[in-house]
Amino acid sequence: MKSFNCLEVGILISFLFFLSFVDGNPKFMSPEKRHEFSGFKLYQVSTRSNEGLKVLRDLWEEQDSEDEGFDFWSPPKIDENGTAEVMVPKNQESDFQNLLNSFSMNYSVVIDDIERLVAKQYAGMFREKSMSWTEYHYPETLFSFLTNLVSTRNGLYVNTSTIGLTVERRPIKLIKISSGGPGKQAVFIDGGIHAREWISSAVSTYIVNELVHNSTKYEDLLRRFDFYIIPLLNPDGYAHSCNYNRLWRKSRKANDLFFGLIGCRGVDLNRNFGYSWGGRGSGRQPCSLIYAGPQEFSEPETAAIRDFIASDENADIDWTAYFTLHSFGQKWLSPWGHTSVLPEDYSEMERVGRIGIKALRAVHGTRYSFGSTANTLYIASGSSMDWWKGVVGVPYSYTLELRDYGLFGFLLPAYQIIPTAEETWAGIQASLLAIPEKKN
Ligand code: 0X9
Ligand code: ZN
Repeated sequence: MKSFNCLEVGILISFLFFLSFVDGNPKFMSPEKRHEFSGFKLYQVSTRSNEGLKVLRDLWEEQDSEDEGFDFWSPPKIDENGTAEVMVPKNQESDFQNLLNSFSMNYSVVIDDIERLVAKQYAGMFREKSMSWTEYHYPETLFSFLTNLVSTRNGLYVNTSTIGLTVERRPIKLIKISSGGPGKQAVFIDGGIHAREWISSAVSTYIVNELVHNSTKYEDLLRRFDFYIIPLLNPDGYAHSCNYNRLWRKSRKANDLFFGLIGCRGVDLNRNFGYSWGGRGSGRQPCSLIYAGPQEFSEPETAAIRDFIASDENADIDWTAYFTLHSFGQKWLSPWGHTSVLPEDYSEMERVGRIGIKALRAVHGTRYSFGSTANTLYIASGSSMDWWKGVVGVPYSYTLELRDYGLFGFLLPAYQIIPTAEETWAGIQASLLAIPEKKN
């Protein structure tokens, strides 16, 4: 083997040092700084022309999770004239407007100062806080809330377990809530797959809290169903969103050389599941915002779920419904995501989903739309919803895109946590109760 002399080693180290600065972020030297969004705006764009739609789609596919380009908070949607919400940095605003004008697209500014909203959210958070639903919390607060859960009455079984560890060694916590006895149908709910969608974890912990601390209200539900809930599936990404970059989406795995000192971080966990993995609507490059990972279930977060479901101990669980909570857009979505062909039992999923939407709306008047993901939103392969339907075989598999409709987007103010949680939980309960009872 070739041995290196001092000069060569020196050159190599300098080269690595240089590379670490390439994206303007001196990763070797200083601790990471909080990402500021001064001058960033959120635009809502729509177009009626196919040409315009293609331009938006191309832009969406090109975006990079770590550069300062346009960030599609929500991609061009099929059923709404390609409506998309796009975050635009100040120095690219005039280029962006020129582009929209040259294709006669409609646009308006929805948030004119992203930094102000981000700063406001951070200002409402405190390190040593106990759990509440009037503000968002750091991951440590969610973990201690989940770890300290205890059953509040006889005949209610509450069990918190850690089903895996992330790359940064955070726990993936799963809570099982059951009123005991055999023959129950099982419901799985997760939140926080995408780091910046904080509301999804807040709603998940609200549901856990309701089932544990107000269980007498849910006797009918608990008589039929056991609940398995993971409120925070991507804690590394969430921690990064809390501490450094509020708008981070993916996990935090170092994809490239030298433990992530060079290259892009993170996998889109909602493209990493093993059903039609790597297909349309998922990225092959590590810098992509929708990077599917090097292979299916390559990530500890997704593998933990796969292994939990596949373990002998859980082989007899009768998985009946799966809800994955995301934001935003107020959509109740069903399979498939990877193809616009509808599953055979689509109409039954739609019936149950629409009952959920109606109950949800009855609480605070919030309107949701229903549809298969590929036909209403866009094609997305390797998602958890498709895997639960296609591999686990759960009859009712849904993605809920929670509030709002694009006014605050991911930066949904904390005062909306409780109303969002109340209505979502009402919708989920109603849909579960609309599922035909199992005949024993
Ligand atoms: O793109 C996604 O993963 C979801 N939208 S989000 O804005 N929350 O990122 C949509 C997922 C629904 N699609 C599938 N499950 N296939
Ligand atoms: Zn999401």
